[in-house]
Amino acid sequence: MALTTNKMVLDFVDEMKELCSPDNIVWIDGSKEQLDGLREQACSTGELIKLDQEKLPGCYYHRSAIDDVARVEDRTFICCKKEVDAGPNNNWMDPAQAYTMAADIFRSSMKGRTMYVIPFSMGPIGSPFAKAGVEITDSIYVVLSMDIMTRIGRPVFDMLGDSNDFVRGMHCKCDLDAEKRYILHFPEDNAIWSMNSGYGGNVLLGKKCFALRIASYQGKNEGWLAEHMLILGIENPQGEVTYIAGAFPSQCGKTNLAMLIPPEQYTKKGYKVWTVGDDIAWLRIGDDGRLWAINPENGFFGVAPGTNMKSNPNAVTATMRDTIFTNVVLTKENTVWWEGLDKNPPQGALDWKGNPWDPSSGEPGAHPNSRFTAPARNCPCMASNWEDPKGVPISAIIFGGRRAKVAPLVFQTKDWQNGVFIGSIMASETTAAATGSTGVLRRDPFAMLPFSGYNMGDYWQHWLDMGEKISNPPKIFHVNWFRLDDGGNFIWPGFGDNFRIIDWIVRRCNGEVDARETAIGYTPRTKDIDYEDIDHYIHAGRRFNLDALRAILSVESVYWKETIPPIKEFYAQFGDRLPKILADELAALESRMWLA
Ligand code: GTP
Ligand code: SPV
Ligand code: MN
Repeated sequence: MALTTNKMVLDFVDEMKELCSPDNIVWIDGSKEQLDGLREQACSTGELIKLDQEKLPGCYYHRSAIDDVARVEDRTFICCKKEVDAGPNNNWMDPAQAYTMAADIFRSSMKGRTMYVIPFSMGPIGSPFAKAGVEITDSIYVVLSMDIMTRIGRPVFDMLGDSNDFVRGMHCKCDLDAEKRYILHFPEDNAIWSMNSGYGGNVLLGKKCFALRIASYQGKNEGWLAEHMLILGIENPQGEVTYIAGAFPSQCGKTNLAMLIPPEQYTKKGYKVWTVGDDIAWLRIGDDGRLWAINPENGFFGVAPGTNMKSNPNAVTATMRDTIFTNVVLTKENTVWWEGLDKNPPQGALDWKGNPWDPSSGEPGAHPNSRFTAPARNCPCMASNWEDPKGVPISAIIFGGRRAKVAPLVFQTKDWQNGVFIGSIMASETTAAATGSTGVLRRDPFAMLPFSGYNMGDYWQHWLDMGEKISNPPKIFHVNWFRLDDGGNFIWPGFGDNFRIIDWIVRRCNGEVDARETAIGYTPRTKDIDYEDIDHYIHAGRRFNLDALRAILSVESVYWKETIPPIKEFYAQFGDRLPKILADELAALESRMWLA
């Protein structure tokens, strides 16, 4: 039975039914009975494996196909009328050609299968930020994951009423044929078509496809921002909370920063950190002239490897119930393990491919992009107001990436315009979150290179325009937790110790601390960073000390000068879509470098 009388939704479902020829259609109402039934069915076919329900109540295990374990950026397309509107940052396909090609792949693809229709909301239902979507899929894994990652079911159709303002998401696993794998976005039609994949970021269409690629395009037209950002709140001993949003590329530390636990000297004084979101932020200008943010998601699709009770206890706790684990190690006790969980890899376990795994083989047991899908409500440090329909006011924006060299631990940009410039020249070493080689430095402006649904030049202009309209803008910072010493070790301890830098950022926002002016912006004076109690992080035989702090705060103009020509080349790709202001900012940076 259809769950709605919305004619546009019914037409969409009919059209897809005609195309894919499923045996039957199931509308997802979001009820526990319905979802329990689907869990049972998925276990009977092996799509899910039920984990030890005493140790991990409500938890399930899933494996994706071995060649289908990450986002496929080279097969992801923006299909808008004019190629230039997709920009050099996107693959482009003509919409008519894309629909025709995809329809051929979708045709009869659901024969013998069930078509699930999932109404979902990005953002708390009833929030002025919230937007509806309908995802059609043939995958129970997708239905159950969407239940964790978004708000699904009947209330979404109540919110939508008879409006046409919803994203039409169409997904089919088809044959999981990597040669016919396409993630197609039609921003001008509010539509996403995804085929031949079963991996999270390619198929949970609310996440990167809608909440970033489609929403960034909507935000440009409607005057708001959809960003690849975590949101966290820092509570001081007086109980005042400052909110920060942070854009880091995939696998560069958003989830960890969003859930961090401050070092003991701060918690003793009464500092606390609260999570609002760990991956995506939608930001709008409030009546008070500040920028307000919501987390449009309802759960975490987090990186498993490296997550442990020391690095991120809040994430570990969040995964203890009602979680789906994908591509991790399955132990013979029906629990899960991954590299970095603890120092005791299980014997007699199965690796992420389902083969018997010998921990001494040198092969990792979990895929480097293995993930947990956990409900946000499970996370002990969720902010009490994380679902506030009006969002939270943002005092600072942080950009960051994985940079072995060049980028210092932290610096503050001069103002919004200079901050947009710094966001536009961000670079980071690639990770396992997307297929392709890892560890290669690439430009990833605003951590949005794979996620902006339109020309990045226009995106930068949109940020500059937003700056004109925000009377009380957040201050903009850049951080780098990943600087290496000559031996290839991280110099900075990272994780909870990042709070020492967050604290400096908050004090800068409140005008409580001075800074050193450099050619790239303001950096901390070493006396303003508390590092002396860092006693747990020993590398190269030494405790973290003043020399190490000086080294990672340094702005080495030799290296910075070398970065200018590649930035010019990068900018040149955008032709006349590059805002002139950014070219001027680059020229100004270059001349400051030569003076430095
Ligand atoms: P996506 O979900 O792909 O967007 O990733 P993310 O940005 O949320 O990154 P996440 O927090 O999951 O961290 C990715 C990897 O970086 C994990 O293996 C972490 O253990 C590691 N990591 C996170 N923060 C730090 C840090 O401060 N220092 C170091 N050295 N590693 C970190
Ligand atoms: C990322 O790659 O940035 C993720 C995971 O958060 S995915 O949903 O696959 O995009
Ligand atoms: Mn992400």
